[in-house]
Amino acid sequence: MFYLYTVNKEQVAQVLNDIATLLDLKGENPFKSRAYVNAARALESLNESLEKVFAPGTEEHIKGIGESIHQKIVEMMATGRLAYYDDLKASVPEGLVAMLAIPGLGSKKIKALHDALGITTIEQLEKACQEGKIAVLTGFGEKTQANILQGIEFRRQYSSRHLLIDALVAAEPILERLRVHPDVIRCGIAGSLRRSKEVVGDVDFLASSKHPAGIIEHFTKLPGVASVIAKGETKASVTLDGGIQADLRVVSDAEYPYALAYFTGSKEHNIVMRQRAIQRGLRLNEYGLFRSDVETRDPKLLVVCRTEDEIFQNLDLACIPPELREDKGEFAAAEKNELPRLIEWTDLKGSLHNHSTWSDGHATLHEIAAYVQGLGCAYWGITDHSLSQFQASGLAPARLREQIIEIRQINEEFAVEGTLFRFIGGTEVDIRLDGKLDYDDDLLAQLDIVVASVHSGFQQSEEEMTRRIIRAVENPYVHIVGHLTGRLLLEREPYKVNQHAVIDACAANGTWIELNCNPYRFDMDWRLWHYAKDKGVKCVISCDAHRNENAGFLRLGVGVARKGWLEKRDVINTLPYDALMTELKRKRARAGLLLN
Ligand code: DGT
Ligand code: CA
Ligand code: CA
Ligand code: ZN
Repeated sequence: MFYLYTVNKEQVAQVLNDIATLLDLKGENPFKSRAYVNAARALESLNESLEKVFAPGTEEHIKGIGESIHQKIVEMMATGRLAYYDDLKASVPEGLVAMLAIPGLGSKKIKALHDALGITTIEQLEKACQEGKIAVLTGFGEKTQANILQGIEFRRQYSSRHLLIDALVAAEPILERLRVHPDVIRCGIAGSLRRSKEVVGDVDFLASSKHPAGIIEHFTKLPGVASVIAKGETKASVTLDGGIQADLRVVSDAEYPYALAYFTGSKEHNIVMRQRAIQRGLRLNEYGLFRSDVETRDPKLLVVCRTEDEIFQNLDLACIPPELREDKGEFAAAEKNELPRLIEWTDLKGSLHNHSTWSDGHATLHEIAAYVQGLGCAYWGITDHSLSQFQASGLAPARLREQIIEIRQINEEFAVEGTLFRFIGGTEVDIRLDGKLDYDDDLLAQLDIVVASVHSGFQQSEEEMTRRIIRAVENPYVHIVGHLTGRLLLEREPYKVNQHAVIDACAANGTWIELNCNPYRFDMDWRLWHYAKDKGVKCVISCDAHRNENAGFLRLGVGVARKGWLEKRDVINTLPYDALMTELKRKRARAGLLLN
């Protein structure tokens, strides 16, 4: 799940791919599942809109999608559901589908385990591994058995944590449905999701109403709610589609601001808030702020606050934005009224690190230009992969030169038409094992923007990796260090690198650091931005787009940037085009090189 928009190509393609997987799990004819995989692929390269091609009653079919699958897509477009898919899902034990999440287990292996040992749950699978029953099966062996066990452990660690984007995609439609309920006075999302944590445990909804029971009833029956874990008069816990757990609390409207502050957390932040109340002869809890020196919820003692702001005021604090509520310096700043004026996502003028069909992106330059102009962007960096990234169709020098020419031509067309939008042509150049870059300096000198990233040799020691990256940081042609640690949240640990040392080197060389807002990355981590900012290192918030829809990641990235205390002036791609180009050239001038 990666997209912030309603029924789109990727979602339909996902369903088709899921159907193929389910058919494989059932051991159906492989040609049948192949047809769904091919159809999904055909969809992904479709240029026309889905609405047009799959309108009810359409006669003309696209290549690679036969009659039966065509009709299924028509049904999905018309109803948002597919009966065939729902039935198929119901006919396969849930445990078998869950096993797909274990690294190294595909549908064929799962079916084999099911057939040989009757395994239908992950628990049974784990037990069978421990008893050595998997290793003796043909096609498995000791190594596979050990890998499966490790995969189960891995999955267990991560299954209760979710990416910010997945939580948001699950939560937003539910919040909208709560908002329009006639008995809901105020409602919102609290918890780590409101604080814009890159990974969250569960979703916390809060609502105020005079009729809580009705709201709870409504909530537990909403589409998107898969099962109800617990249900009371004023609270409920459910599991949403996709497996994320969600809590709802319903309070009176008078209690709402206190409950919102409490359930937004973090726990660490709340503890300091409570201590501040006590120091002032008050008590703060989820029900209110009370004039009392013992725990109470007596309304006669209430210090009336209609909003969270008023709670902060009563504790002699400026209003602390939710993203900063981590007890990481926000109290000292709020006391002195020195909280940062955090960046807003509308401050961004474009993303500087993105891919096109020239390497592994899915959109052509013209498609990108049309799309991001529609979003109101002033510019968009095109930084396709370099040579070493052959699996991502990295560009050989000659191809890069061709691309530079094409980008210049497109920009000239824009100028002639009077269009203000511009591409900023460049590269995401690989930092090789020794810190050398994938292109020569004279080729890099022809580019307007250079992002340098590590994509290989993740096992290097911290010392080697740090030296390697700093060597790139010191290259006068490099503007930006891309995704500093290479982490993939909930999937791959960061490689070892001394981030403080890299930040110091960036400060010394005027090199900027990326906040990559691919939801799996959010790299560099928000916890380090305060340090970088104090050193005067600028941030670039880029979405590393491989598809047009990925532009939506910028919004999430700004949430994470806010967590890192970043202001508009700390972020380079809030600058208008001319000022940005001046900065890009200044980097090179600084190193005593000629302006081009
Ligand atoms: P998560 O769900 O693990 O990503 O993190 P949160 O922060 O959303 O935590 P969660 O869902 O357990 O609780 C939501 C908020 O409720 C939490 O941020 C602070 C508040 N809260 C929950 N339990 C406690 C507690 O025992 N003490 C305090 N002070 N606050 C709590
Ligand atoms: Ca939570
Ligand atoms: Ca919770
Ligand atoms: Zn990239």
